[in-house]
Parts: sequence; structure tokens; C-alpha cells
Amino acid sequence: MSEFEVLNPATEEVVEVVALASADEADAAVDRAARAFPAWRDVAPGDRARLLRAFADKVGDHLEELAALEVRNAGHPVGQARWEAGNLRDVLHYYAAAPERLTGRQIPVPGGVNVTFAEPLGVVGVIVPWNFPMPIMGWGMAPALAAGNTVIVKPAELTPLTARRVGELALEAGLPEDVLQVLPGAGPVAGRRLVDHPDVRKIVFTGSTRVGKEIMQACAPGVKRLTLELGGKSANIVFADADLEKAAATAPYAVFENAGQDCCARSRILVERPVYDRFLELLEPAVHGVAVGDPRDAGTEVGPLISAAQRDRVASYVPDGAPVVIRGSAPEGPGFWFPPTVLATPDFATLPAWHDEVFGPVVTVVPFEDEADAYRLANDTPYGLSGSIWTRDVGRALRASRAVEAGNLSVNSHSSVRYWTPFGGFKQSGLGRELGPDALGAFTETKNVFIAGE
Ligand code: TXE
Repeated sequence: MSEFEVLNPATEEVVEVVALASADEADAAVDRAARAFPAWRDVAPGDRARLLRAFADKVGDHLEELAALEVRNAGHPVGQARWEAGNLRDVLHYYAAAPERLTGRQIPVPGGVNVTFAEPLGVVGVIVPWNFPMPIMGWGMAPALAAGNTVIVKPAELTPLTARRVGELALEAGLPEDVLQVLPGAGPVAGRRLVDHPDVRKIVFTGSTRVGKEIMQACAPGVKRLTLELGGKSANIVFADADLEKAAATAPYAVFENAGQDCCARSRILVERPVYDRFLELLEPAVHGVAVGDPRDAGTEVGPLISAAQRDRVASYVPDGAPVVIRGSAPEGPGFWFPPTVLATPDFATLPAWHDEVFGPVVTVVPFEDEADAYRLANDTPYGLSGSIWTRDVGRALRASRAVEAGNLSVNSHSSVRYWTPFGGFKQSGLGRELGPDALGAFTETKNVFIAGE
């Protein structure tokens, strides 16, 4: 059996050594989930709703414990970790309202009755990354369970601890055994086995675009259902007529929050030429104002990166001689720290940080000439997850909202993810949508039945 040393990214201390499931153990988990499925599918909708509400309440009762665990496992600032546990609780409550409302339709046809049923799929595998372990686990598992599927969650190697605890809380809340299983394991072993197993009917994957493409190919032979949430390279577009103070004051949080390890990070700031210099002037104190430090402190806004490998990867985007125009602070000593970093150069198109998802606290600021230029730059990426538009002109806000090829936009704000609205990407940022009312459709098959009347 292989094992994984889970480290505290703020101290580099070993938190726990976690056993990783083998492919055989993944098979056994799928067998158990498949056996648990018929009974869970047939639980009366009101009872399924009650169980999910009890599960949500359990998470709420253990919010502080879960948040503290994430602070240690992922290095997330405690305020953010509380939000993450709260988001898991809320998404469970939201989909707990679904079972009694998950209805089919009756469509008039001659000669009989035509009805549709929303049938659950069976076993669903949810493969979770390390950047937001609790929310992303919830976004996949909550609608899947509400629709009557059984679920296996495979957390990331680096962050299995909250997922494992949430699995225990599900049992304490009364969810039947094997309806939800948490399977810590290596991606290419346990994760891949879930993808390949014929009894897993759907995969929900959040992670790198590279692995997402691999999984998509692996799902093809069995035409396995698939939801993908992949990388991003989102633009924060600031027009000259915008509230520049607010746009500059908020821009650091839109990219440096979670140390930039956010698929929605606005890692390219596009500023209309006449206000470009002024914007950089305003951005400087805002970047220096970001509180980077001990994630246990309530005042900390940004913690360390998840691992030494991630820190080194991020550092490779800021080599000696890189056009750094603003550099924030980061603690010295142990921990996988990297300071908030702003790049700007007329040769921005030659910077790997302009093109790639850095997944760290690095942003490139670039001037644009007019609307067409802004949209061309914003869309000059294979990704299309999110973005922000800053302007006081309503017409321009609407034009920009239509022109930017991304699934989640915000105007005069950076907030675009809510558990009751759809979330997902255009282009190589993903496939399908999570959250909101439509996500339930991703966990059911529509069955059409005609009953002859004579
Ligand atoms: O992701 P992986 P990594 C991006 C981000 C980051 C990069 C690498 O740019 O720097 O990806 O992160 C499981 N079959 N994002 O390497 O490998 C793995 O165990 C089945 C964007 O950590 O994609 C983990 O549970 N599963 C992002 C999950 O997939 C496999 C979030 C994600 O790991 C597997 C994370 C396989 N062959 C990274 N290989 C976002 N969209 O927010 C790995 N896994």
C-alpha cells in the first residue's frame, strides 16, 4: 500500500501520513457504491431531502473544526477556510431542496400518454483538486446525491483531510453506508480507475486541462458522462470611464486570493491606455496592502502556496530579469511562500505568464486602445472561465459581457461564483455547468415513455 505525507504548507511540517487506495480498493469502492445505488435511488424524495439537510447541518455544526483542518492541510487563511466549509454546508442545503422538485413532464401526444422521468445515473465519481477541497467536493457530490446517485469522492493527494472528515459526518448524519464514499488515492491510480470502471456512470473532474483532456479520451470508449472544470486565464478589463479607485483597490484580491490558486483568478489586467499609468499608481499600494502571512491569523488574506513544487512552478514564471513592476511581501523561513507579483512590459506577449495559467500570485498588466482591442486581448487564450468588466457605461458593459468568451463574468465586481447560479467554462476551461438549478440535469438521464391509450 502506498502512502502520502500530507504537509502543512505554512510550516512544511508533516500533518499526517495518509494511505492511498490501490486500483483494487477503488474497484471495491465502486462495487459497494453500485450495490448501495438501488436502495438510495428508491428512498422517498422527502426522506432523501431530510438526510441531505441533516448532512448539511452536521457540516455546519463542525464548521470550525473543518476550517481549522483546512488551515493546516491547505494553508488557507482561516477566514477563507470558514467560508469554504460554509459553502459546502450551503450547497448541501441548496440541493437538499431538490429531491421533491425533481420532476418529469407530460407532453401531449395522440393515442396515449407521454411522460418523461429524470432517472439517476448510478455511481458518480467526483475527482477533486487541492485548491478548494471542500467547495469543489460539494459542487459535485451534492446535486449527484440529491438526484439519487451514489458517489465516490477522490480528493487530491495533497488535501484529503477535510474530505475524509466530511465522509464521516455524512454517516453521522444518517446517510446510508456506501451512498457517499471518500477514497484518498493517487490520480493516475485510484482516480484513473474510477474513470475506467464500467460501473461508474459519470465523472465530475476539476483540475488541470491536461488531465481533463486525458479523462475525456478515457471516457470516450464507454461514452461515459462527464463534467469538466479546468483551467482559466481570466481577464480583468478596466475601461477609462470606470471607478478607477475601486477597480485598482479590488484587483489584487481578484488574482491573489487563495495565493492565486483559483481557476477564476483574474490573472490578466487589461487597462484602457489613457488611464493605464494612473491605474498602476493606484494598484501599487493595494498590492502592498495585501496581508500575506500565518493562515491562522484572522487578519491574514493570503497564505502560502500548496506545495514546494507549486511554488517552484510559480517562481519559474518570474525569472531574474522579469519585468516586475510591483512586488508584495511574503514571510521568510519555512513554508511555500511567494510574494504577490505584478508584471508589465510592452513585450507582454513574450511572457509565459501572459499565456499560461500560473496558478500563483502573479498578474500581468497590459494597456489596450479601444473596445475591439480589449476583447481581442481578453479572448486571446484557449481558456474561457471568468472575467471582470469595469465601466460606468451600461451599453459598453452589455457589449463587453457578450463579447468576452467566458462562462462567468462580473461587471464592476469580481464576484461571479454563487452556489445557486451556473458555473463553468467556455473553450478549454471545461464542459458542462455546475451549481445552480441546471446542475441536477447533469446527474440524471431523461427517459421518455409512451403509454398507448387504446
Ligand atoms: O492538477 P491535476 P495538479 C491546474 C493549475 C495547476 C495545475 C496542476 O494550473 O497548477 O493544474 O495541478 C487527479 N486520472 N489546476 O497537478 O493533476 C488528482 O489526483 C484521474 C486547475 O494538482 O489535474 C487530483 O485529485 N485523476 C484547477 C485531480 O485530478 C487524476 C485545480 C487534479 O489534479 C489523474 C487544480 C488521472 N490520470 C489544478 N491525474 C482548477 N480548475 O481550479 C490526476 N488526477
